Amino acid sequence: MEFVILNGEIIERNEAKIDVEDRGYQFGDGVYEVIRVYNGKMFTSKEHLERFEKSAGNIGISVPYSLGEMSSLLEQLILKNDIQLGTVYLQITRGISPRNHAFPHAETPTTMVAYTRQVERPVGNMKSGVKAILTEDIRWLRCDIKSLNLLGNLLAKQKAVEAGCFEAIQHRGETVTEGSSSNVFIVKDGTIFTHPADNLILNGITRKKLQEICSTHSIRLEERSFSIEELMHADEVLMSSTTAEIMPIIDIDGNKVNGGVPGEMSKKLQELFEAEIEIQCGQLVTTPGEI
Ligand code: DCS
Repeated sequence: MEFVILNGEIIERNEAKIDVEDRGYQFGDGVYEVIRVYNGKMFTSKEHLERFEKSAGNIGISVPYSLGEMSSLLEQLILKNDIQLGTVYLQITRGISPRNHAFPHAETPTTMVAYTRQVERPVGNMKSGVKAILTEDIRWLRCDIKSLNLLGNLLAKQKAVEAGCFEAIQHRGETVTEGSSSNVFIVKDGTIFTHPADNLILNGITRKKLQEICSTHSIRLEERSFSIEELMHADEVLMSSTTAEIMPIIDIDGNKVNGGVPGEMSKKLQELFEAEIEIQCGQLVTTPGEI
C-alpha cells in the first residue's frame, strides 16, 4: 500500500482526490520541491523546505505548516512507504476556487500534497558523463521561483531527449543560464564558473552545497555568467541537481568536452559531494567509483 500526504494528513494514495478547479491543475498556480532520500533519510531537507516557503511567499502563498511540521510529516511518509533510496515530492497550490485569473479570497485553503518515489542514483551516467544540447531559454523572468509552471523547461528537456541527450543547456542570447532541471558549471584553468543566483536561474540546493564544498576545500568557484563561447571552450562542463547530483557533461551539440570523458575536477566534486551525503545520511551502497 502506498501513502501520500494531503493537507497535513497521511492517507492512502487512492483516497487522495484533488478537485478539478484546484489552481495547481488549472493554472500551475503553486510551487514545489524535490528532496533526495538516501538510506531512508532526507538530504538537505532544511534547505529545501526553506526554499519551498520562500518560493510560496514569492507568489503570495503562505504555507500553513511550520518547517518542523513539514519535516516530521515527510519523515513519517518515508517511513510508512519504506523508502530507502528515492525522492520526496512536495507541492502547494493556491487551493480550490472557481476559475479566474485573479487570486481567490485570501482565506481560501491551500492544497498541499507530497508523495515518495523509489529512485536509484544515476551512477552509470555519473561515471561516464552525459550528452547535452544547447537551446534558447524561453522561460519567464522569475526562474528563481520553483513554480509548478514548467512548460519552458519541459519543451527544452523534450528537445534534449529527442536528440538522444540527457539535458538541455539553456541560454538567453549569448549567456548560458541553466539546464532544464539542473544548474550548469564550467571549469576553466582550475576555476569553476556558474551563473549568479538571480532571477534567471533556480538557486539549486545541490549548487549551494557545491559552493560550500568548494569554499571548504579551497577550490575556486566564481558566480559569474558565462557565454556559449566560453561553454564550448571550457575544460570541463558539469550540471547539478537533487536527482542527478554532480553530473559531468561530455558532449554538447555533438562537440566533445574534455575529449568526451569526465574531467578531474568533476570527479573530485563527485567524491566530495558523496562525502557530504554520507555525513548526513550514512554510507552509500553504490558510488560511481564502484561501477
Ligand atoms: N534548475 C532548475 C530549473 C531545476 O528544475 C532544478 C531542480 C535545479 C536547477 C537544481 O536544483 P536542486 O539542486 O535544488 O535540485 N529540479 C528538480 C526537479 O524538478 N526534479 O528534480 C530536481
